[in-house]
This record gives sequence, structure tokens and C-alpha cells, in this order.
Amino acid sequence: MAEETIFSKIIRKEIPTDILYQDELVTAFSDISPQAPTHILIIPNVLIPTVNDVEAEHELALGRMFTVARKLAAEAGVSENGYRLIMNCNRDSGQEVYHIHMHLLGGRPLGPLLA
Ligand code: D5M
Repeated sequence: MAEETIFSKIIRKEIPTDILYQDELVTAFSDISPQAPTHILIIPNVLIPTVNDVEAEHELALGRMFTVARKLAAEAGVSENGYRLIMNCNRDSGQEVYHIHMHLLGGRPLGPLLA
């Protein structure tokens, strides 16, 4: 059994968080340390520590993460200019929270991917 992270508390609304969207599969909230004018995290409600732990049974939640990203990008007004979706996996990527999450970044030119 994987160890819970702070994101499980956010899903259960046990700590104050700017939740932007929640349904039975996913939760989205503002990143606490924004790297761009729009910086949203979209996470599955089920605890999946890294992308290495993704299984076929997670496909519905993972797909929902994209439809929610599209919706929240539109609401944030970044759809037309564009945005970036990032998922880090393990140490070399810089993953800090071991509950998979999609970063939605936008609102400014983001530069080259590996800058
Ligand atoms: O990104 C982990 C991200 O999680 C990082 O951008 C900060 C964010 N974070 C951590 N704790 C919180 C809380 N409590 N609220 C909102 N955002 C949070 P990674 O890809 O693992 O490096």
C-alpha cells in the first residue's frame, strides 16, 4: 500500500486549498508555488505514486485529467495562447509529491521545455 501524501488530504478537503474542480475521479487545485500566472495541478482521486504505477484500471481517471485540463485552461483564458501539461516521474524529473499530478502552466510564454 502506497503512503499517502498531502494531496490525499487536499482531496478529502482536510486542509484549506483553492480547489478549482472536483468530481468522483479527479481533483484540481491551484499550485501553492506557482511557476506561471496559471499553475494548476490536476490529480486522480486514487493514490497512484508515480507514472510507473499506472495500470489499465486507471485509464478512466487519467483520461478525465485531460478533459479537466482542457476545461480549466479555457476557464483560465489560456487556451488560445497555449499552455503546457507536465507530469514528472521519480527523482531525475524532480517529482516531489508521490501522488501523480498533471501541472497545467500558462499565462506567459513558457520558453524551451528544458530551460
Ligand atoms: O510538483 C509538486 C507540486 O506540488 C509543486 O509545484 C508544489 C505543489 N504543492 C505541494 N504542496 C501543495 C499544496 N499543499 N497545495 C498546492 N500545491 C502544492 P512535482 O511535480 O512533484 O515537483
